[in-house]
Amino acid sequence: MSRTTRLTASEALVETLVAHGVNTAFGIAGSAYMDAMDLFPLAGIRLVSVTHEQNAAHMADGYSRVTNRHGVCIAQNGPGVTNFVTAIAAAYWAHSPVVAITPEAGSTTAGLGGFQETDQMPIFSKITRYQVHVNSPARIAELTHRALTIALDERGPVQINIPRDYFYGELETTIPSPQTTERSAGGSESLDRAAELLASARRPVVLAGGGLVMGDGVDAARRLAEHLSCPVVTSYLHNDAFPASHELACGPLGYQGSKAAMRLIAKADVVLALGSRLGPFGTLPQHGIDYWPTTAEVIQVDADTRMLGLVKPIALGICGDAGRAAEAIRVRLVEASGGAPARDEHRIAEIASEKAAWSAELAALTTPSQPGRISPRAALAELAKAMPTDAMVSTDIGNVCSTANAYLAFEQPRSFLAAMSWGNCGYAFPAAIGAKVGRPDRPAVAYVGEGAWGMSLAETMTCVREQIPVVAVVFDNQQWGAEKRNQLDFFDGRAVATNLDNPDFAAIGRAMGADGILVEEVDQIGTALRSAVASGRPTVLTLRLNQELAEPFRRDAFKPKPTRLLDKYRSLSG
Ligand SMILES: Cc1ncc(C[n+]2csc(CCOP(=O)(O)OP(=O)(O)O)c2C)c(N)n1
Ligand SMILES: [Mg+2]
Repeated sequence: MSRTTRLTASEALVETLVAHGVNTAFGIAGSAYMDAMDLFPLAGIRLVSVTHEQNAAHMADGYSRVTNRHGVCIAQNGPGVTNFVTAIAAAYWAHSPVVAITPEAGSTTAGLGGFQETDQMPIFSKITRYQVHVNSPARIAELTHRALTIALDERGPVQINIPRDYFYGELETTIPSPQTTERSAGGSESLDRAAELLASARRPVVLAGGGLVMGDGVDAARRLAEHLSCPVVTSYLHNDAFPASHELACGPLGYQGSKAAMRLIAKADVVLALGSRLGPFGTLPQHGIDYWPTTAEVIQVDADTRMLGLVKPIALGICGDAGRAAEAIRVRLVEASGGAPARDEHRIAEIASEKAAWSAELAALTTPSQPGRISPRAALAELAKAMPTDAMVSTDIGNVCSTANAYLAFEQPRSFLAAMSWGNCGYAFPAAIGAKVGRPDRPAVAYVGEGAWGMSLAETMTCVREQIPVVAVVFDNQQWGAEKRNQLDFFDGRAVATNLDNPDFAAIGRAMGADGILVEEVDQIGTALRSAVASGRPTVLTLRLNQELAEPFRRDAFKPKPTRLLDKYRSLSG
């Protein structure tokens, strides 16, 4: 519809969403936008009705990550909208094009302190790429289009704030067609320089980041790495940015990452970072290895200029699409060398031997399980073995979930969804639900610690009501383990508020209408996961674990002993 038409404001909003290909939204019904909601079924928009708006926004995030399209969430003004906040922050740091439609208290009573009234713009100001307050119903199509365009172009959440009364009224408007801007590889001089640096490098390493996944650039990165015969490491929590079974794949950096990746990047003379902001947490020393190669020349490619050289010093920054840049550099290398060079068998053998050493070391870290109490690493290894290759896996924040970084390997992009830098407990289950709605043809599995499960388990009802067969693997270790680990290491083991006495979560799942399976023995994990995935039913798969805990998440953040100055606390100074 590109000509001017007479329609209502609600119709203009909904038609603009439809014009941009939106067919799914996540939220809870609200009077504030009921006039628009009423149109959804005939507009072809499925409103997935959830139990908490935070989870609606996480679902929109998961949906957007696996489909590479907008993930839309909508809520009642005031408390429904403020419930979005945590998840919008998570989407911001994950660069997910989430569209938060936030109806606001009516314009004619704004400022009077009425029902469910607050200024909703400042709340999201630091966690969105773009916000717009619809200041007249006549502009609803234009401003919605603008927000939808920016969400994809700048890869991040946007907010469309609409006073409740602006859903009403008749207007003459044009529904804008979606506008897409082709990304480029970057400046040609910079690409020439990158090719020169790589051509003269003796030990180049490619660092594959989330930008490759978002821009469909993984194949281009593979071709370039094959040309260079160089190791490829993936950035923290982007294990799906390079096919794990490839001979050049070394695994992920970051917490519980691959020592093979760390040892190889530590020796690099040139690092080509493709689509990574080289975030501070993801590049911290791990396993006692301070692996970041401070003397290497770093070439960083990112679609956002502001990321270039922000965290790590770089020799060359390229503002461009990571995959296209990889391809443009490869073409230059081929031209310069007159064809593809021979495989560097020596480097390929070195990669194979580092990987073999790390997998042997990883296997040796697994401790034996006790009857009825499974060792966490054994559980993670069994799950990874039984995971279907096309699965989409989301992981929460917690000691066991974060240790999964060492075990989860993927063959295709858009398979791994983690809470990323926002690091919020309660992310994984709703994200997997959104992913399953976006890609019903692929299995969706969420890894969740039982503490975090308490924050998200009510969405089991959403899975049942809306027939979304996600498998939630709940690691029940009777503790807020990641925080308990800090207490063990830095607070003499004083377990303040970290022990959990849990109900039977599988039984709770069954009470909500899902399947519920409790697994207490390690050799039953594989069968349980496979049959849960095959059942096509929402399933809560609880694994009863022992209390063993991996390395603390933030060893960098604590002093060895706490300082206490008042007499009454002196006994706590260790
Ligand atoms: C929303 C939120 N609240 C609190 C935290 C702090 N936190 C980080 S990990 C963690 C413990 C998670 O426990 P659980 O989910 O049981 O997993 P486990 O560590 O036991 O494997 C907590 C409370 C957080 N990251 N996010
Ligand atoms: Mg726990």
